[in-house]
Amino acid sequence: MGELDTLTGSALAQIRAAGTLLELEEIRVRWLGRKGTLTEQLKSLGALPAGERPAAGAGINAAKNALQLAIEQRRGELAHASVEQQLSSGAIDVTLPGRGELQGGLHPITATRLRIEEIFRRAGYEVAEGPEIEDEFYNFEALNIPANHPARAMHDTFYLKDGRLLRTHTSPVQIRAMQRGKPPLALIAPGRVYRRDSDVSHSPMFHQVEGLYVDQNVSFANLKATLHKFMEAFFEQDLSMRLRPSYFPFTEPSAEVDISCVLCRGAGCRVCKQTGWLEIAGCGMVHPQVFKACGIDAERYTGFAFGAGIERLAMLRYGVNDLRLFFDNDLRFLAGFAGGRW
Ligand code: 2NM
Repeated sequence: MGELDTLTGSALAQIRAAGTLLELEEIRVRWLGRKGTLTEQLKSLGALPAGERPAAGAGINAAKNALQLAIEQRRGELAHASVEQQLSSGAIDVTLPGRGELQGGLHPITATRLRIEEIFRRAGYEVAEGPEIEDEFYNFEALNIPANHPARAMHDTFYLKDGRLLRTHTSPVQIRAMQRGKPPLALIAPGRVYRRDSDVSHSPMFHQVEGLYVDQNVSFANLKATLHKFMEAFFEQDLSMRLRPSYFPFTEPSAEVDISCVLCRGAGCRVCKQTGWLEIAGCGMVHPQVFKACGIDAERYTGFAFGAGIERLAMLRYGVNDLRLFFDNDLRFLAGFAGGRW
């Protein structure tokens, strides 16, 4: 018993002197581990006369408990001291603001497309999609643009080796919709289009939205009203709109769509080149040849169609003056749209 007291006293002294958690663990193993001093003591109980074993066993167990308690206490002290030390050494300044999370956001072109889709959905239009690789029939023939028609050169088409091509507009989507379904048809076709054209104001890939409405008695007046209401909804302001005669192979009559400048409200500024007007879309009444190619009875039905560039709409809405910013993916530009309202 005297020997056990001595051992316990020595162990307690070591525990209290432990300077680190690692050191404390070594001490625990030395005394209480499987081959530790106290464990060996318990094993040697068998050598004692039976009458002495209970008292000796109880003594050893009490010593074990005392050491365990002391180790837990010292562990707490050391852990606390370690935190205190880190705090006081300035390793952690708990008063600093957090780094925060970078807020992601939609690309402005995506945001603009979704905004356009929402406006037309509200007016009862469906949103249709189609492949970006097309063939000559869907991209040209069905749109009344035969081979050798100057409009093919106008479109600066990217061709694949097998004769297919990258669509130069989203009209093929509308051709398929007319082939598939019977009027009434009301749909828009937003998406990527490709033209061999690249300078400060032209990108070889850009985004277009085209619209189509086919039914009995669809008129040019319906076209003008639809576009006017769309422009006012998109730019969230009253504006004037005018149509200038133009030419597209797939519409007759055809027109260019101008709106009064959304920046200077028609007074004249750099963006509208002092004219007060912005050219914003093209449109017209679907050509009977196009109906014919799609199997729609041109005697019974009429329809209007239009097309606009999504980048141009986005630039005017967000006040972006350089088309290339949409394609650089520079976060300093894109972050300006994060979390924003479309
Ligand atoms: C435009 C201008 C005018 C157009 C025509 C068609 C279709 F497939 F119905 F014939 N879709 N889009 C169209 C008409 C596109 O973009 C400037």
